[in-house]
Amino acid sequence: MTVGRSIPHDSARAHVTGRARFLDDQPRIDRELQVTFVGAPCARGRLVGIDAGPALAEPGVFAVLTAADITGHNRFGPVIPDEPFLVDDEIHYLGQPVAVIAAETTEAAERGRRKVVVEVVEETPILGLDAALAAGQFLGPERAIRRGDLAVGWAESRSRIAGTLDCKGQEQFYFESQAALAVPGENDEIWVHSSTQNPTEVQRVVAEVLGLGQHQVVCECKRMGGAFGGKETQAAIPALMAALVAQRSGRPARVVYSKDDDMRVTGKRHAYRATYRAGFDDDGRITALELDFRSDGGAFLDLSLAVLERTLLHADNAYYFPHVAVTGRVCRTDTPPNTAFRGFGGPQALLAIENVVEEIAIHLGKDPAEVRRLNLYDPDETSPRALTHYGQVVKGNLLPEILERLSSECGYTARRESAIAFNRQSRTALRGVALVPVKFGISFTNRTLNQANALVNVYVDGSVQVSTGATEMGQGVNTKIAQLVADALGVEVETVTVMTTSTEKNNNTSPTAASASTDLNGSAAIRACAEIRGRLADLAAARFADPGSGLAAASDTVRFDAGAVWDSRASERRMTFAELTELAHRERVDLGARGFYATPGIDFDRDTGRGSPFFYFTTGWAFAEVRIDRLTGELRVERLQALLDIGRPINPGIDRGQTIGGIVQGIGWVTTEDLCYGERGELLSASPTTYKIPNITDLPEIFEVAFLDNDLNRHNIAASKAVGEPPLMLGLAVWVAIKDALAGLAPGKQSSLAAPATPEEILRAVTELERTTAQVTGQLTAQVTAQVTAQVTASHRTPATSDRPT
Ligand code: MTE
Ligand code: LUZ
Ligand code: MOS
Repeated sequence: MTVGRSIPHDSARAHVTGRARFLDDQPRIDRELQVTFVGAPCARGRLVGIDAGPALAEPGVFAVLTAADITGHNRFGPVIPDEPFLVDDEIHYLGQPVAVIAAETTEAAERGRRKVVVEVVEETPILGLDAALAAGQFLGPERAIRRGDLAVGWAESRSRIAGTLDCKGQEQFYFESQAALAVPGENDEIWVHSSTQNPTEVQRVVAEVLGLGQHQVVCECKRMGGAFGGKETQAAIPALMAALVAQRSGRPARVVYSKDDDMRVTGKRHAYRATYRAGFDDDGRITALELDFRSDGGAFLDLSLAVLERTLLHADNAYYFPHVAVTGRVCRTDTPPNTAFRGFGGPQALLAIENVVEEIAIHLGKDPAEVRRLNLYDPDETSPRALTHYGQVVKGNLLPEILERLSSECGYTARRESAIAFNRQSRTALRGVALVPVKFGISFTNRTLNQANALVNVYVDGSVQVSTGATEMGQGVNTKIAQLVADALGVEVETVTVMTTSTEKNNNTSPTAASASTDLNGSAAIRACAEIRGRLADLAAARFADPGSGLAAASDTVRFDAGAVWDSRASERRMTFAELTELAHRERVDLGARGFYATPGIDFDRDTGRGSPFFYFTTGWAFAEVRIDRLTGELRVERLQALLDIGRPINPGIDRGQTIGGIVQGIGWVTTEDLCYGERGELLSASPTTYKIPNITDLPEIFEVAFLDNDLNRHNIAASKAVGEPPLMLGLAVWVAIKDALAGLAPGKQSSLAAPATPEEILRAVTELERTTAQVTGQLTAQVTAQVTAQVTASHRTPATSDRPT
């Protein structure tokens, strides 16, 4: 058995030696053109004219193509086709592609790009949620999920809190920028190599925009250097650029975005504003909740409605609300369309509800972990308190158990008490702790997408190639599928290769997203294997049958394991898997199969907001302990411990990597990753020098990740659970711990901490709290200043030992 073993990622060696081929590493093809684009010079306005003359005069510039060169439809989109590929009239974001430059070299393309003259009539752009709300600019309808009777919920409450929470977006920051290579073929066919999570969508969009049938376009993806949702829909534009040039020129064409271009013109995680009102009893049990979300969708719809829908479905996180109204709306602004990013609307929902629960605890002066425990869904599946606000029963709920284990393992009570004691006497620093749950629904909320097909080819030497719609972006789906296939056929994993993803082998595939690719594609692959194995078992049974010893042919007693085949009733007579496949070929037995899988039992009606959208939930808790500097706002994450239920991992090592990476990416979102825009809609933080993703020195000082042994999740493949996105939201524990630290400054007082909690934001919140807190007198401020001056003089770096709790 290889499932359950931490074998190395199939690209690990190639990644670290630099041998892994990404799109731009593919050798240049004869006559290949290099492609770049000219972006709109304003965030909103009208395109009046394009003068390509000066660009075409540049040596090496081959062509400048505009919307007028498009032979199909100049509109596309994953849900509704509202987005132009090239601007043909209205401009809706700065850098929106206006023209495509094709040249003999990248340098020539870049020179040509600077020479194209774009004439526009500028208009005032709508930037940010305030402007969109003031102008009444929305994309799509309002969405809502309601349960119970809020009037009853308010009547049952003893206290209430209300407020607003803003969180900013987040850049996916994959290392490999958006890229595509298009190669023209016979009969108008086009072969597109794309760094995409969604080859089928690239195939479809290229066909539609170029005016071809899908049968004339193949899209393939060997691997991505990271994607994180950013290539679920937005690989389309670069693929279109390359494909348009290939179609018009008859030559291969390649585009590779620079990092800065990529950050400026592609969509990100949605910024959100959450407005809330909650009523609760004296213990902190929530009786009524109103939660409204406004997201910044950018200029076009993209996946914004699906993202919003997932937000509404995660507004409960892990908590039961008897009377609840969750509503949401996507706002339209003049920035690139925002899109999928690990968590897909879940992180914004969890941040909002965890903020509410934290504020309830602050209001009541109670232990926030206790308030969280009280509000958890009931693990008793027959209890009304096990039913989500949309009507799905939370099954196999281990959240109370995980909480109990983690809080004892991290020494929660003692750490909390010590933080409280510390905050009472410290003048320069504050400490905070938090225990935060995550419950993440697994399945695409769009039911149709929960399907997959797989092609398994067994060769006469007994080796295996498997192809599915899953794309490899570093998350290890190829390795997991190889492990599943190896066990399904009873062969060594070294004899299984997962092939380049291509629409030629797998049609109408879903994006590699929603954390469900192994579930979906692995299940389809296993079904194909079962079919082949069935045929082989029949053949082997006939071979093993021995009338002399009375052994009748019986396929169900044939065993396959580790490359050997035998009849369990006479295990001394064996043949190798390769001998059997050789025989099968000679006997004209089919050694290939397609498998198909559709997730059973899911349905959700987005109009009524009722149903069971998810196959199951991946859950966990994280404990965070932080220390903030009251005078600089600087943050130290002293400890992070997480405990997750991911079922029985197919590859525990890979899942550990996913968990750690996800948590760190989540911490980045709520602490240092700060998207800043100028008045013209220009992204000011458009490179790693100004946009701070976490690096190795930002890791929590103590960082422990553990998995719960859970055998309860039998219905999913190999009893595993999806792991790709859920851990990101465990990173929110750091933000909640900062909020807890602020509460230590002024017990009982609410802080208005936004996300990300950068040092500036923390300092702002500290200052605001100090201003509104009567306890802080001029005398105390003077005292603090004196103490800090002394400390800074003594040593800039050494933490103040006098601040340690005694
Ligand atoms: N891990 C790596 N290394 N690189 C990535 O781009 N994307 C994440 C997650 N883990 C990503 C990653 C996202 S957004 C998703 S949805 C899942 O991987 C997708 O893959 P899976 O379905 O195989 O988990
Ligand atoms: N993509 C999508 C997703 O189209 N639907 C989803 O529900 C989803 N969830 C997470 C990530 N991507
Ligand atoms: Mo992940 S946001 O589902 O690509």
